[in-house]
Amino acid sequence: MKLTILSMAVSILLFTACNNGSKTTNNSVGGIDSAKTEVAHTEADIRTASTKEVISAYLQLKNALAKDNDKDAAEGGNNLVKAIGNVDQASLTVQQSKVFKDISDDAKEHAEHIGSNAGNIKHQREHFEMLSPEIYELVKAGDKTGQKFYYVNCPMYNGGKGGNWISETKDIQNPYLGKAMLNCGSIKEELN
Ligand SMILES: [Cu+2]
Repeated sequence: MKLTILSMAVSILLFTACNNGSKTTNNSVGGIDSAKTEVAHTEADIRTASTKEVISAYLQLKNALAKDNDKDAAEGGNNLVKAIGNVDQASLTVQQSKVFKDISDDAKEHAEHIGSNAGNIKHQREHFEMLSPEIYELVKAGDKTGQKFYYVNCPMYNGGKGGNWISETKDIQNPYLGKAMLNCGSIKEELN
């Protein structure tokens, strides 16, 4: 008799504990799930760009400089700032993500200076010269499009120090010298 009461008590206790436990678990799982979904949703809404958008803003800037157009270059710089800020890092490969973390702050700073220097194409080109190796690293990490790019060198820029840029065409359109010497430059490397 004593044993029966004891085992009843134990099973009631177990049942209660189990019941409570499962209730608690259900609640917290539900809570975590909905919180996770909310966060993921918000990020997806705000950050939708890939490195492809970053590269295309860079190319817009590069083509404007080749046309000696400081205003369009500034617009390209501003678009580049936006594209860098909008990159959805969760969509990047491990390699892209590593490179993006390395270059994004510097690249953004150069793009900001280019954006705020319409009227001073010389200064825009100085920042473009520092920006190009950063974007080069990003292109090297792969952009999933399979598009071919070219890394081009102009040996004459900046009193013979030279400068590099990334081009989407084999055709040389020099962003450092513009009209003055549009076709000066040679392809150093094919990318992707
Ligand atoms: Cu500056």
